[in-house]
Amino acid sequence: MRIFILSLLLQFRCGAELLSEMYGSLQSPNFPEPYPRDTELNWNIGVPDGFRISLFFSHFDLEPSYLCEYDFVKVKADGEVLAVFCGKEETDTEEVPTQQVITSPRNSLSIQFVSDFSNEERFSGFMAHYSAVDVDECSQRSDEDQLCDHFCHNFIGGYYCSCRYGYQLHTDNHTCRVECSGAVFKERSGILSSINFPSPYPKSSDCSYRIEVEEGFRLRLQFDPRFDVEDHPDITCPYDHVKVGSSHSCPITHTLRCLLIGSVSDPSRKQRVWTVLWRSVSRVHPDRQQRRLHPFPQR
Ligand SMILES: *[C@@H]1O[C@H](CO)[C@@H](O)[C@H](O)[C@H]1NC(C)=O
Ligand SMILES: [Ca+2]
Ligand SMILES: [Ca+2]
Repeated sequence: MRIFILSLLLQFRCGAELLSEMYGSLQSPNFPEPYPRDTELNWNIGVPDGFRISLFFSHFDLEPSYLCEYDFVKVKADGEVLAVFCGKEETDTEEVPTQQVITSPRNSLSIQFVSDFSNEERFSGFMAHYSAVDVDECSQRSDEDQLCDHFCHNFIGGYYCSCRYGYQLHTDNHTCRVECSGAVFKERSGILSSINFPSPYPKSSDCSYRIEVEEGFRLRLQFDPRFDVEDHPDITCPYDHVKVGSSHSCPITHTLRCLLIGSVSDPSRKQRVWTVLWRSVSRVHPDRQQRRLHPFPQR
């Protein structure tokens, strides 16, 4: 008998049982017969990423003790104790699982069963069931902390993001980007605004537009005074900016009649708007034409 108990003891003290199915059950040794004394059993439940584990005790009857110091079941996840149970009925100092469902914060959960050196009576132990439940990644998030730029779609075991019409999903699978480069404007005059104007321009965009007017003219740009692009009190344009200049895409001989407008926004959500008007101005009478150039309402 002694040897039997010793071997039982060794067996029970040795490591933890791994449970990696999507559902399963665990029980105290000899269940539904009384569990042996001096026993420790451990189970580690692991399910795939994108799932949590929900655990339910369908039967629970352990030796009661103050603060569960004799026999107990301890439920842990990520190194934190989620619950300690003992006895058969709830008291001021001891908990029993009764009808509550324990849900793991992530995709693993460990359960420890310990019985001490004696059992005052016969206690039938416990029976527990677990199942993997999907994490709804799309809910439970504030607007500031969105997982997906535009739309989030939950599915069992994961989620994916998609974008509004006209946008493409970035290779990071979460950000939505607009295709906004390569446009060339050759009209004598026109208005160019930030994307989505008058709504704020999208984050993480990098646009470039080329404006080129006829020979004998030069380009004149005028930004709407309501120009509003994320700035910084000390540093010049560290985040978003609009840049005007000539570039290699403008032929070198066209410096005055070809300009490149680049607009860059960073990944933060502080987008605003800008608008620019361009005119082709005769090189012969530039001043006369400039006086007519008051297209925007003054502040
Ligand atoms: C984006 O999703 C594709 C297909 O769903 C996947 O192959 C790729 O690894 C993902 N990229 C990132 C950065 O997660
Ligand atoms: Ca005991
Ligand atoms: Ca999911």
